Amino acid sequence: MMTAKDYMDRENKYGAHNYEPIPVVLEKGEGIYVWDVAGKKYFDFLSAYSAVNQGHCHPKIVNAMVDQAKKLTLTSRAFYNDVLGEYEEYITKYFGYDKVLPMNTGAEAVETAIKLSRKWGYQKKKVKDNEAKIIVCQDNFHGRTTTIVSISTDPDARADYGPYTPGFITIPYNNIPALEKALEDKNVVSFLLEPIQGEAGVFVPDEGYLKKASELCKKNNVLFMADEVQTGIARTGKMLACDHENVRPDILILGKAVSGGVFPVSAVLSDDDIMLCIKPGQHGSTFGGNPIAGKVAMAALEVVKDEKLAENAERLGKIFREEFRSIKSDMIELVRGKGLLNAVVIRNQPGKTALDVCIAMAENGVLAKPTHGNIIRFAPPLVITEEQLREAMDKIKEVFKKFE
Ligand code: IF1
Repeated sequence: MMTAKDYMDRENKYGAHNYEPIPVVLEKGEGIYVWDVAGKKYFDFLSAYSAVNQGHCHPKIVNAMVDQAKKLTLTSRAFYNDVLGEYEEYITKYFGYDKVLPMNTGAEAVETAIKLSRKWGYQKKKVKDNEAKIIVCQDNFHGRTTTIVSISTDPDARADYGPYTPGFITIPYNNIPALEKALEDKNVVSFLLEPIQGEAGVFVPDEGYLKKASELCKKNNVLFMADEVQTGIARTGKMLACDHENVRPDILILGKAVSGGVFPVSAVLSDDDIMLCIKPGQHGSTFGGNPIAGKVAMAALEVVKDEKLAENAERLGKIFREEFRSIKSDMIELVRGKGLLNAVVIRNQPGKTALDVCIAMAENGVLAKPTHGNIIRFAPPLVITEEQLREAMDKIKEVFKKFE
């Protein structure tokens, strides 16, 4: 029989070393729980970076996938299929846009939004050929493609991948004067941002920032593009993080939990005056809009409404932050977040780092991952109940007590 170590050694031997996982080997998931190869059960407080909002292996979503997989998996977009239109109608009505452009991964959807806003800039805003600019924020995370790492300010994500794609202006996040100044450039076609910065450590901007930023974009004839790949689909206590400020992005970027983490499904939504700037042959993807993705996404989005996941995230998020803030530990510098997207900043000391905490939590049955050395993200599946949350909190508290 293979031990956990055997599994880890094999990944290390045959797989590229582009990740450094927490040393647990998982083999099964259900709802908010995952089990390792020795049968040990854990609370999953990462949810595959907020992809598994609906919980692991949600039967309704898995059944949608299995049923469709037995019937028709992929046609490419060279032909019509009988699911895509149904899905397109469903998701556009769900989010209130004229059109959707279906892709697979979050990075692809971001790339699509970048391309779409440039097309719009040349065709509608009449920016001179090759002069279009896009405003982005410091400490952003939008994915791993060459253009997207070009706009990253994180050396790990970016270094040695040049030459970098030009045409971007980087400004500080949560800074309206900087945005106003950048918008003076008449070649700016769009502003791309995360409504809450995930990778930056769940950095929540000041109240009113999104509203003001979107108004400034409108005033300057610049498209406001929200990357809700991580914040969307009920994670922050509303269907979209932008909903907290009643902001409607001109271009909405979704991924991850659109499929409940069952299948790679991403989407770009906008109205006709923008989306129809892309004509046949000008963009696409072999797998984008495949019938499995369509069925899976419809089921996953239905679960979010049926099970009131946004309301649950809003309510339990408050309890989570309250409970965490009540922990008496000099290791905890601060707790921040919205809904069930939260982060705890650790005062790193030797033997008491965020990684040490995560490893001790894993031993105690709670999985989370450190970021930037001193931040731990806590993002359980949104199907978690109050009782389960309190049980997990007790386990987390035990860990902090152990470090005293
Ligand atoms: C990795 C972080 C999370 C995203 C936003 C687009 C994408 C992501 C706002 C791209 C992806 C991931 C990918 C994962 C780690 C991760 C992450 F730590 F980097 F920030 F979730 F917290 N926009 N986020 O957060 O989506 O192409 O991956 O489907 O290791 O790259 P993708």
